[in-house]
Amino acid sequence: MSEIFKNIPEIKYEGPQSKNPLAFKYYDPDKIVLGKKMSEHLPFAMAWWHNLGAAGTDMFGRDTADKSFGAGEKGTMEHARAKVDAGFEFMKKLGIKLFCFHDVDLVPEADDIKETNRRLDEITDYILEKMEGTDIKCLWGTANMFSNPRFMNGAGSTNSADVYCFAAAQIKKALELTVKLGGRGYVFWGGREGYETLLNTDVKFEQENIARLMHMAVDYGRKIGFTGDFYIEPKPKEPMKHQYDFDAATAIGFVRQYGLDKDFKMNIEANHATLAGHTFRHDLRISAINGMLGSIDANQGDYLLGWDTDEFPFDAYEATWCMYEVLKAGGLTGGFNFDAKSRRPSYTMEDMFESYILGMDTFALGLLKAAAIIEDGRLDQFVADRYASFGTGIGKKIIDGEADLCTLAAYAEEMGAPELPGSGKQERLEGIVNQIMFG
Ligand code: XLS
Ligand code: NI
Ligand code: NI
Repeated sequence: MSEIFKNIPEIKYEGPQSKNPLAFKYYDPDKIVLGKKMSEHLPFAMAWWHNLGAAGTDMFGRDTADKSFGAGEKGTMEHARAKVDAGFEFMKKLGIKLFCFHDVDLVPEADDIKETNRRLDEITDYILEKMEGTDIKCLWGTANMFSNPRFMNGAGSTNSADVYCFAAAQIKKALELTVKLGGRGYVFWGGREGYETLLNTDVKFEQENIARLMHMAVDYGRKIGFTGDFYIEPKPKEPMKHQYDFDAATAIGFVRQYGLDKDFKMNIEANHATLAGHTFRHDLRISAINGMLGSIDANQGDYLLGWDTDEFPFDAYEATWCMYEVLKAGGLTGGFNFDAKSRRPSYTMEDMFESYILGMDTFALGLLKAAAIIEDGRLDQFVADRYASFGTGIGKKIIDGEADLCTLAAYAEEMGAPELPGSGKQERLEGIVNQIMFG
């Protein structure tokens, strides 16, 4: 196999002063941060679909990038193999150790699922071959149950029992492939699990059916030796008007209601959180406090646009808050998957690398700054002090469960009017953050 990215060297760390576009400025894999290597804090993953598949087509125009990788015609098994070659060369040159895939990212889908599955067996044999002797592994796998027209009304939430069975067949195969490739996780992104109008939709029935399918997936996965986490990737809308996995809080409620919470965690995508009207940090925190922060789809959206623009992470503040939440949660069991694509006019092979360099550097910077905020301690101390009234006296009694409404009411009558609860000091805290970011 010949080199595909001929003009691209191995990407090395050169430090913040470097002006070399093909070098890391902040991502220094062996650097120790809070007692752990940067590369251990940041298990980065390549998204097969964007990096090796998406070539710039949008609603108004066709591909701008050539992602045939020397295979001539796209949509052939030869092209599928060329994508594997390109993907491994790409990961090696960047020092990325993980990848994520949908079934149909790997091979062209045939009309007959038996033929698609045969192609999947063939390509995953080839991927396994390429993995041998490297430390590249699979982060997670998933089944694409949203692109094919048969899934227009959803997969688990479809009104058609036959389509539901087809979805089951795809999940079964995708789970087998995930196990074969040693994947850490299996993702459900419910792209079309939702509705366009309530006029034709039985929401309760659809949600119960999704849960049934997830239970079947868990049962089968455990039977074939899948020991990793199942993930729900919340997203409020797009392509559907309303999607059931609206945000982390909703998805956590769902897995608890249907008894799936022992097997499921969240895969939080930055751009999905913002589409739900939250910050990225909010959905990370909600997942973490519920013990369900599993993995991250690292990208960013555009506040002026109302859809999932899947941009490479550039916003150092956002990355800092993400890493702050991850550090506080004790790290991820999953990883940081760049569910992101270069902008349509960034169509060269060099751009593919520069996009990943940007994303990796942004998160490395975020890690450094989050660690500095934690080491500085002023923010954490402020928060701890803010709730100090629950550490003694009547406050402690409340926490210890030694008070009831009558005790509290009697205390309040005795006390008269309480003092104001104390300044939130938001501006002081923001100043501290800026001082750490730029000081
Ligand atoms: C789409 C999702 C998708 C999932 C995997 O918005 O982010 O790419 O990550 O199906
Ligand atoms: Ni995603
Ligand atoms: Ni997305």
